[in-house]
Amino acid sequence: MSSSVSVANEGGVAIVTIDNPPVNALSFHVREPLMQALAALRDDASVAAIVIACAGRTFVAGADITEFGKPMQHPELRAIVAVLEAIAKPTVAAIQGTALGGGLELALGCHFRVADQGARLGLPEVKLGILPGGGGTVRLPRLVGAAKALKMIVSGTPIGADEAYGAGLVDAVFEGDLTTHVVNFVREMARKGGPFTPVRDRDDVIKETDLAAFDAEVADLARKARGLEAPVACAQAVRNAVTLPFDEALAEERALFVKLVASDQSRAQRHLFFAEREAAKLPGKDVVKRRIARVGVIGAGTMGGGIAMAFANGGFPVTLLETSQEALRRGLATIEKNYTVSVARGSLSEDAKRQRLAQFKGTVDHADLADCDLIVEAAFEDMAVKKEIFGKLDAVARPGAILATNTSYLDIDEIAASTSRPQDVLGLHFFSPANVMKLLEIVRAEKTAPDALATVVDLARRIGKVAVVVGVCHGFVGNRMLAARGSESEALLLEGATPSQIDKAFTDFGWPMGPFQMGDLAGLDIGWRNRKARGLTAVIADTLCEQGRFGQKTGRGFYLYENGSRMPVPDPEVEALIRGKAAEKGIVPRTIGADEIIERTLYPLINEGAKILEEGIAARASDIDVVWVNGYGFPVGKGGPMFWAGLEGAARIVGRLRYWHERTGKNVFKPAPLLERMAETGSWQV
Ligand code: 3H9
Repeated sequence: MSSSVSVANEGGVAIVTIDNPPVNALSFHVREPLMQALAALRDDASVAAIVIACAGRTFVAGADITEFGKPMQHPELRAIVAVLEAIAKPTVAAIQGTALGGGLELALGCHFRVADQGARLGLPEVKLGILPGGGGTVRLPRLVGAAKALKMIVSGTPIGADEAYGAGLVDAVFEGDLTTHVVNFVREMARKGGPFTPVRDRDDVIKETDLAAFDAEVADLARKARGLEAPVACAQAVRNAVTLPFDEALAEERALFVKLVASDQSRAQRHLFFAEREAAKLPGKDVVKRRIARVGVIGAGTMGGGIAMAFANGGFPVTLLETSQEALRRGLATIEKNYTVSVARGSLSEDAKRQRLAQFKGTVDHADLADCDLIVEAAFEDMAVKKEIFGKLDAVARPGAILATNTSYLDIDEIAASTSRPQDVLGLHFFSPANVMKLLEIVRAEKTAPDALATVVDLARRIGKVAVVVGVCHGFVGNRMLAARGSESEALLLEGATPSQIDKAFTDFGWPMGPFQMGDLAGLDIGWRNRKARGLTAVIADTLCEQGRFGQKTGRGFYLYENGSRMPVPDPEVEALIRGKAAEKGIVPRTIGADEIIERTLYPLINEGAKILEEGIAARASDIDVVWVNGYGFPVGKGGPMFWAGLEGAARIVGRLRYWHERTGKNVFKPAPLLERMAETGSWQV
């Protein structure tokens, strides 16, 4: 047997063990010996039952994603499942860790699935822009019903062992030594003597499907897919499982899989899968990390409260510091309210809420931060305020504690210089709401020590964040590029576009919302304050703010929000204001198309990304993609701005930037040298 697949015979029960670290993916070097092993065991009279198990921490986590886009090497998963499914003796999958994608599909080829209590099972292919291509869409509905299968396959979210048991996906759940339990289980099944019905022949559950209700659900999903093809294909495949004979539905699934796997959307999503994992890698891997047991957070406002919740949710006790008892009380009350909302929504139990709240210790005394191993400052965005706080922290924090600022823009080297320990200072730029948003920009300052950096990268993962290490500059990666994107939005308004036209061009592109909806949501006053501090202006947005129109929170911004609704309604007053300002500047409005809107906003964004790479502020183009997809809603199906630049054609982007540069003379359009090189070489290599 190969080293990837081994077989042991335990008194007539064959245990087939897949051993392909780190996640037992079904690579070619697993599939080939697995197929041979199954065919041999099928015909081996000394074997009464077969267990499929995995070495290491997890069951098979899916097909080997690195093989996608390359010529398929046989045997493919479907053929293996077909052989497995045709075996007459009882077969069982022993699931620990995660059974995902092709891993679950392999398990669905068995008569039985037995899971460890902590196991998770799912078909996450949709997140890679594909659908389960090993029979998952036709077999899963036969066990859990079409509605549940639809939900699992379209969301891609795995379920726990108990839920899987309740749904009929697994036949038994055990705690303790899984192999012993599984062997006993399958022996018992063999003793009973069957009949052992393959999943493909179990259609009682899908016969019950209410197709009208199913189709209503699918229509809703298609609307929410925002141009992504995979969720729609997933839904179609599950429907086929209900309406077509098994083999026809299987063939349709294959056809959809082949189409999707070759699509740009899937390439983009696979790029993001690896990009997120790459972003968490630092040079000098073996650095010893610092111990983090307690976290301090300074500021209990929206940002500080969210950050504190993010750590508490990750299991860390948090000391929350405010300037007054009143502010502290308000902050803690908001945190409690947020958890109460989660309980009401069913995403948190009362018990978990109590445990999380018990993690918080409030204080107004800096000295109480002395036992914290990491202190995150989330105070007002003002250099003088930050320096004063870091001076105080320097006095009270224990030696070796990591001191982090949540600044979105300010110079962290300058903040670090206000302490006697710049090696312990770095930036942790959370995105609001910090307990929800996945992105964390970790800002490495000039003197940040490698072990401090490695510690927070690891910590970010432990609290469920996607971390990207960036360098110091105004706005770091995300906000700096956002400024480049935003610089033309106002010009487009003055030249004749309306806020809703621009926002629509964005949502048609796949963004969840456009720049004006986003500004209204975040609060226009934030950008206004920031501009004022830097001596900058934006005539339309500034005027709106002067009129007290700060966006959703005041019921009026670029749009109207009537009676507390979050639905933006175009406001003729704003359109009149824009036309008035344009007239003052002597601009004659013209019709502006969606292509121009995208070119003038997204090409400068990419251009800025190229400058960021060239300056070493981001280490990899893919890091920038991770920032934009996880922090700003760049459409996943386009893979992030730098990946999309490759799809769009860097040469085209350079050409159009030159065109706009010649017409307007604006610096944002001047192609960055790295972008020009990318147009020639096809690589973002600096
Ligand atoms: C599929 O199955 C299609 C079928 O329907 C049809 C076939 C015909 N392949 O995430 P981690 C690597 S599609 C190759 O940091 P964790 C990963 O890149 C697949 N490599 O660990 C990383 O490498 P490195 C459906 C993979 O403990 C290392 O393993 N399945 C694969 O945080 C560790 O990964 C999925 O989409 C793979 N399938 O999380 C599941 N998976 O160390 C994808 C991982 O060099 N995987 N790697 O950076 C996951 O969700 C997580 O990896 C998992 C473990 C939860 C399993």
